[in-house]
Amino acid sequence: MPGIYLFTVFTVTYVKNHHHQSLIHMGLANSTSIALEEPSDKHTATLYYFSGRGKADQIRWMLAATEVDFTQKIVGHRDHFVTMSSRQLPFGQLPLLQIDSMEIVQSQAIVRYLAKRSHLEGKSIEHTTKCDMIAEAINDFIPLLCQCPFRKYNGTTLTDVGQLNINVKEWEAHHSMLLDKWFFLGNRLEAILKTNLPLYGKKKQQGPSPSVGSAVSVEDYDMGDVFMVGRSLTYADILTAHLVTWFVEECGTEAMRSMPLLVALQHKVFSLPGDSIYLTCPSQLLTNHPVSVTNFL
Ligand SMILES: N[C@@H](CCC(=O)N[C@@H](CS)C(=O)NCC(=O)O)C(=O)O
Repeated sequence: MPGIYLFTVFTVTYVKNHHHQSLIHMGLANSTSIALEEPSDKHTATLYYFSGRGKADQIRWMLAATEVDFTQKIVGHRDHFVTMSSRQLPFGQLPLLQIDSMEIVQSQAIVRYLAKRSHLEGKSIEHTTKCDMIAEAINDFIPLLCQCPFRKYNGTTLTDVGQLNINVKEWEAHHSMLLDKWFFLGNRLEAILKTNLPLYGKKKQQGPSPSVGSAVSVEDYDMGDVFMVGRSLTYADILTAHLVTWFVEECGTEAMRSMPLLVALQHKVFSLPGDSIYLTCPSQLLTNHPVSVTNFL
């Protein structure tokens, strides 16, 4: 079990790389003696991952939304990964982010670091905890999305009807489970926004405040002020918008019809300056363009 071996030897090491730049590197004990993957000297951050969305996609969105200039290095071959793993991946896994003279692994540690770096972790300990709760709920769902490419019809020729049928059935089963789970999670996330609407949303027109328990009309409020946690943008908003986008790409927009507040939030995050640039740049995204679902508003 390589993970156990790595754990026994990992230590906090200060490594001088070839550019004589100090890297705070939580790596392997003997890593000072061998060449490591070095961060780009042209960009603030360098992200290493396989060619795909997977565990790196939230990080890409966090980098973009917080306007960090970053580049990506794709680990495309097993040999490359194995070499990296033995040299500078403390737990033998990607993603790895090099930023601020640090090497950070574990996707959620990276996401939270980027949140803190841009003061998006919540304005109080209570808000930070709420953000973390939402992030964890989202992360329970992400593996289902990660599995989609492997569950889909994967290029089997049409003459291979038996295999095609297996693939179609497998995808249909996965898709149906995904929808079920989405209706649960999506509705819970929508409910959080709905709760925040009368608390933080500015009323567009003067009128009597809704009494407790009465139905809230989305059209009466300015969604510009409504967020998942508190009354300003947090990383919970970015992860939620990312989740909605990825879900819609896999399953279509139909399931979003009953979740207008989530759609509005996705649009809001989509429009952040960093995201606007990132999301229109295919070489950054490495996957299809995300779909905006704002036309359902
Ligand atoms: N808890 C880790 C999990 C990372 C992970 O599972 N990485 C996979 C790719 S998605 C990996 O590097 N697998 C290679 C291997 O384990 O050999 C995180 O969130 O970063």
